[in-house]
Amino acid sequence: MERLSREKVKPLAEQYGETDEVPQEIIDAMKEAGIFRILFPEQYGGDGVSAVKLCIAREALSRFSVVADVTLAMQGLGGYPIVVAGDKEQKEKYLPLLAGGDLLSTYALTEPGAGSDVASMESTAVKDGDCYILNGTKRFISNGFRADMGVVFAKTDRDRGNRGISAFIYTKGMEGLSIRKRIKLMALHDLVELQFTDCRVPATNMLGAENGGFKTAMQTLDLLRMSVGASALGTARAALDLAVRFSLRRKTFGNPISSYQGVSFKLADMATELDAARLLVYRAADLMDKGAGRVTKESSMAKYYATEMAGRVVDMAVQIHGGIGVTRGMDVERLFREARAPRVYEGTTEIQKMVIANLILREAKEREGDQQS
Ligand code: COS
Repeated sequence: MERLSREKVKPLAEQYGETDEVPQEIIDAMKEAGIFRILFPEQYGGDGVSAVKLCIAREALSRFSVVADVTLAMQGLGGYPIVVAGDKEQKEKYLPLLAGGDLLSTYALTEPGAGSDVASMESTAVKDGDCYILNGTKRFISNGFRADMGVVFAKTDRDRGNRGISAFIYTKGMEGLSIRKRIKLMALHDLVELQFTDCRVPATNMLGAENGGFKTAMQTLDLLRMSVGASALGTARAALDLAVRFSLRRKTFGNPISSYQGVSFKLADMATELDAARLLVYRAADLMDKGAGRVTKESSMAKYYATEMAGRVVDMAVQIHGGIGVTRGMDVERLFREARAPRVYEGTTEIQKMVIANLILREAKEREGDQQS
């Protein structure tokens, strides 16, 4: 993975620079390395779903290329709902192509008025014969321009909150689906708004049971949130490497700045925080691979801590670089911008804390209940 990232992806990332395109050459390098297979079961052309392998891959890719990292993540976000909720036909139709990287996917959950509060989504899917008619707007859809297909969530029962949401597979080019605009983030990647207007989606594209989409969405985030943490590890590691190298070379008052504790203690903090986050990420991934049941809490902890850690570590790296660190075109400046969005997407830090706290309190109540009975 390290070799793929360094030898294949890094030169391509440098060649294309910051972009909101998804260059086919990067996809081809990933396909050739068989990287998408780590997200899919063996019977459908994958190597078996592995959270640990996904985290290792994202940690390696994010050091050099947001495009490659986001593309792997979106293949998981769009593919894993089919793995957990798809029927045999859906799996046979889509998973081998996703595993081979011959189809690229995305995940359309967020809306202009529904980010953290998923249950307040306004998109609707109304049954009409052998189709559902989808209407609604999905915002902040990563790789949404490039993706050939995706999983979209919409209300099939408006009165039942998160119990009235269903998941559907959509494909690019469906009548009534338009890709409305590209959204420019502070660190670029392919990010769009999708508009569904009387879009007829075959009923056979529904994933899982009607009104069962919320659980599918959350199960998918259980796998992918820890991997956002892994991606943050890569970003932080890149920043630490740059800071160490710079501190050994840069001299002030006749000495390398690494000889001053004001700098070297920062390096110690960065390395320690990075390893602490790494342990949280790989604990969650290992538990998931061992089939230890729901890993919602561990995944949220990994995402929350690792992304916040990356924010702190990259900030320290910029500080060590001084004036050159805040200069456009410097790698450390780019990492500073790249580290920000992961603290927001796939559930903000505050949402992760809410999830963790709710689960701790629920476990405590259950223990109390057990003692009383
Ligand atoms: N796996 C399986 N089931 C899950 C689950 C998971 N990880 N998380 C929740 N559920 C189930 C619960 O067990 C509950 O089931 P019952 O109704 O049968 O009891 C149901 O789903 C509702 O769960 P909960 O009550 O926890 O949902 P809330 O509406 O209170 O809270 C939050 C949901 C806020 C945590 C959720 O909406 C969320 O994660 N929001 C952020 C969304 C996000 O990450 N957006 C970014 C999109 S991707 S870029």
